[in-house]
Amino acid sequence: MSKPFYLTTPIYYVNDRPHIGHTYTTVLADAVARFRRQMGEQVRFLTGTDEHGQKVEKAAAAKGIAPKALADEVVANYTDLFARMGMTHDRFIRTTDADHRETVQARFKQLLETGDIYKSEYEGLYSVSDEAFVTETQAKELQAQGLAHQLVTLKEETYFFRLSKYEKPLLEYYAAHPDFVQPDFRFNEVKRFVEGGLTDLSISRTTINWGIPVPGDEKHVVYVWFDALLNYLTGAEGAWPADLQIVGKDILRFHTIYWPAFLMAMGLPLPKTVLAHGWWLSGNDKMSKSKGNVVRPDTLLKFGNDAIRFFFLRDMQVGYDRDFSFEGFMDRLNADLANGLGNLASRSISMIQRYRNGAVPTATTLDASDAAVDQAGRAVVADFIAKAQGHDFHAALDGLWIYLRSLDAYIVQAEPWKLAKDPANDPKLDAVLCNLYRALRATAPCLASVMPELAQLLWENLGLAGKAADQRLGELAWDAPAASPVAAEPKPLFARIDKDKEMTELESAATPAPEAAPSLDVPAIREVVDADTFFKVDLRVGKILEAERVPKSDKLIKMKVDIGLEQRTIVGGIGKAYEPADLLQKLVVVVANLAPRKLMGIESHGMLLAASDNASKPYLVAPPADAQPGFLVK
Ligand code: ME8
Repeated sequence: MSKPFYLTTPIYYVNDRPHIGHTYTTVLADAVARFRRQMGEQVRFLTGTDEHGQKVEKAAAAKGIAPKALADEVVANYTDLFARMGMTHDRFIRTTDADHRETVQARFKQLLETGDIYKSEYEGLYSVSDEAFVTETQAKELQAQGLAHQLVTLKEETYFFRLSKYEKPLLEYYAAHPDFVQPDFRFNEVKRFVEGGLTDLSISRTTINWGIPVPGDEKHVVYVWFDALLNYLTGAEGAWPADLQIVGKDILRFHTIYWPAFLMAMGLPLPKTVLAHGWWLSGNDKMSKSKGNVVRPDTLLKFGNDAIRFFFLRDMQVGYDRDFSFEGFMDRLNADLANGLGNLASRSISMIQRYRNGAVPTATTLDASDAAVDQAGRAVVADFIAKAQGHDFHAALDGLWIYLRSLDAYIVQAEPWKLAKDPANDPKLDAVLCNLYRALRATAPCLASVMPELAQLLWENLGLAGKAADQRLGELAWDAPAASPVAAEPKPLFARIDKDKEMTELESAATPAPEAAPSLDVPAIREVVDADTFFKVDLRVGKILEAERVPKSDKLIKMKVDIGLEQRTIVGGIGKAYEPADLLQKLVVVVANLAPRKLMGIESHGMLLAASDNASKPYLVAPPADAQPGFLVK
């Protein structure tokens, strides 16, 4: 049996929840996987998570848990999402999986033996956030972006991979394999970079614990990229070399320089194609938590998996960046799915119902406009297949939708409702209805890799049995007679989104909820005073030496308080909250320069600070135990 078509996504870091960017890559890969299966190919599809490294180690330490425990927690964000979205990967690999550890250690050993890995010392600037040593130019860039705090100087014993040795072999390989990196302009970037010269690559760390230990030298762990890239071998399970590795442009170099060099050193074949897509931007900017512009798939899921998949694949031209907006998202779905295809399908099916009682007629004669639709339909399927084979769903869908829109025009021009009035027009009406049916019947299987649920619904609305996804794309019989009548009660394909309503909801969700009203019954903040006024108040640490209740008062307690410089008599209204005995030796804060005041005949020389709301008891403010009477509080 021939090797399956093997495709991979990057493995995602577990330091964050997935955003639409991560979701996009896996959706694209999933569409390719489904498409290939539909073409009759065996497919192996791998996705997963990258779990080692300093960031995870630090985040776990901050939470006071083990790194693996953190990874286990966060990985669910990915596995749950992908399950909810019905992704069809064959394995979800985690770099903490036991078989992966074995792969990494075995390959490390192999290259140590061949001399492609050697031990030496490295000193340089290291970016903590990128988990990589950086060049001076990169360091300057980070500094210019105000990210200098992410740079540290590291000097450590390290294992190097002899990357410099592969400079020439890589360039030769690139020259001989024009499809190795797509799109072309990205390939050029890679070539230019390698032509600029390659230096050996540090691939181990002694400063990190959370990683796969270097076999035989366990104070080192394997640096994340050597670890991470090898996941594609671990997960191949007989399917190596990969046919398609999909990555974002951010990690292009790792996949087109380091990775092929590692593979050459290991004596393994290189992936056929590395496809680098651009970024989803938000507000025309890179998504980042600190900018608060991250779009999560959860926000879009209520519109359905198919909606997200369609939007991603239709709107993003692979290779380029694209700005995400909710408005654009909803406009696209309304225009193409609710109006475009949805409307076309429901109109066509209901006309077949109305004029032919559900039985699909076969065209007997085609006039020029019918023949044009017929020919374009046959061509559009072939075109869709060719473009999807080149992973260009954007273009494939574009072509299909141009065709679908032309069918609207065809209906308007043919006016079937007029044709139906006179039996003399039957051949023309048959041709129109037949053409519409065939076009939709070919559309459903084309869409099965993009919108599996919607495609199936369309298939069933056409009265067809089985699965749209099981129809071999290359073997669709355009003019096969309809096996059965169209569905008597077709289901709507896509419900129109009420954009205004959604935008209002979204805006109110985006506006932070008003602060929960304080449950405390406390007065509002008092009027502003300047610092000078505040500093006029003399606050001192005091210690209560004596305390007794004031006769005939359940509230007042008379105390003798040591304030360092002198002892004071102070009367406080704290008798409901404290027993005099409990106050002895307590440290308190005294307002020491308050004008004396008589309470129940006793002169009070100061006041104790207490916290309270309007309803409950006062809580005496207590300085720490090692503060001394007389300390000024300021
Ligand atoms: O880089 N638009 O993991 P990661 C589109 N663990 N795609 C985006 C995107 C955006 N705005 N942001 C991220 C890593 N992506 C490494 C990879 S592979 C051996 C190791 C996608 O969690 C895109 O595919 O940062 C990018 O390459 C990937 O997420 C990076 O995910």
